Amino acid sequence: MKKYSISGQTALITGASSGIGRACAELFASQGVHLVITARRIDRLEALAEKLSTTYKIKVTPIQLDVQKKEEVAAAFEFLKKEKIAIDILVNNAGLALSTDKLQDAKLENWDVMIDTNVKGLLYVTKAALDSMIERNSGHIINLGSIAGQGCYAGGNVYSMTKHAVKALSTSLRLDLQGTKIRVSEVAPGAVETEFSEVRWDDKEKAKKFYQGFAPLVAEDIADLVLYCATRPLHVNISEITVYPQAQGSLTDIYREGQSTLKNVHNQK
Ligand code: NDP
Ligand code: 8X3
Repeated sequence: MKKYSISGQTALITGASSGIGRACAELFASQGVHLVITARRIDRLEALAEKLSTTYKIKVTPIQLDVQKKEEVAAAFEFLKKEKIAIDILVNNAGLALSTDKLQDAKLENWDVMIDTNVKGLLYVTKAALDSMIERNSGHIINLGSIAGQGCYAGGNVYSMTKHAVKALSTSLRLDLQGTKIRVSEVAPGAVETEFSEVRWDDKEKAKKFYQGFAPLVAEDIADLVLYCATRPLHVNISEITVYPQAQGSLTDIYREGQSTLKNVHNQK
């Protein structure tokens, strides 16, 4: 099968200041794709933009953007319109989990942040990007889901709920866009070693321990799959890819060397 070249296209990647988003930016840049990279930590984005534009001779536009804030999303897309930058590929990657507290013990503000970022933020950015995609009748939206969107574990509650929502939204959007040429894909990873667990637990040691005793996925593994989705011929739509580390048998079972029990992998208190 002949691959579809995305060289010369423009991809907007949310949450490009770290982990999977950053790896997607690096890989897409290496393929000659112009970038709009967004996140809250603008210093990181500016350093990345400098590096990628110099290395790959592509245009990289860094934008400070908190996806929770619909006014910021609207302003970012106004700016892009003014600059005549049209988005061909949107990678909805920005997201986070906060804690593995059981629902009955949880902090309400953590729920707000997860729902506002992982669900509402994704919706705001998607709707804004769709305007010009629909006008041009082309484009590709690639959402970062999770295996936590396919099952549940104790303490996963609201994070898991948001990723179930990403799965439902990806499917719904594919249906809503029938009759257009726009593609919608979801990439759903298992355990990937990024800053994700550090953010989740606000505890570097605990985060480090979570990835010990097995080979977790790395951000580049996921970027590779995002690129795979984007480079299929236009009549092919990868609806969903689920990927686990080889040592992870299910959402709740990671085989760690020397560990007697495999269960409750998220609650290593
Ligand atoms: P990281 O913590 O390394 O990266 C998360 C990114 O999201 C950062 O760039 C962060 O940027 C950005 N982000 C968080 N909140 C916001 C916000 N309000 N507005 C804009 N950007 C935001 O984690 P990962 O790379 O692992 O996570 C990326 C995606 O992959 C997430 O959606 C996550 O749920 C998903 N995922 C991760 C897995 C894993 O095991 N790591 C497994 C399955 C899915 P900044 O803080 O600068 O705003
Ligand atoms: C992250 C994967 O299993 O830690 O989405 O929730 S998990």
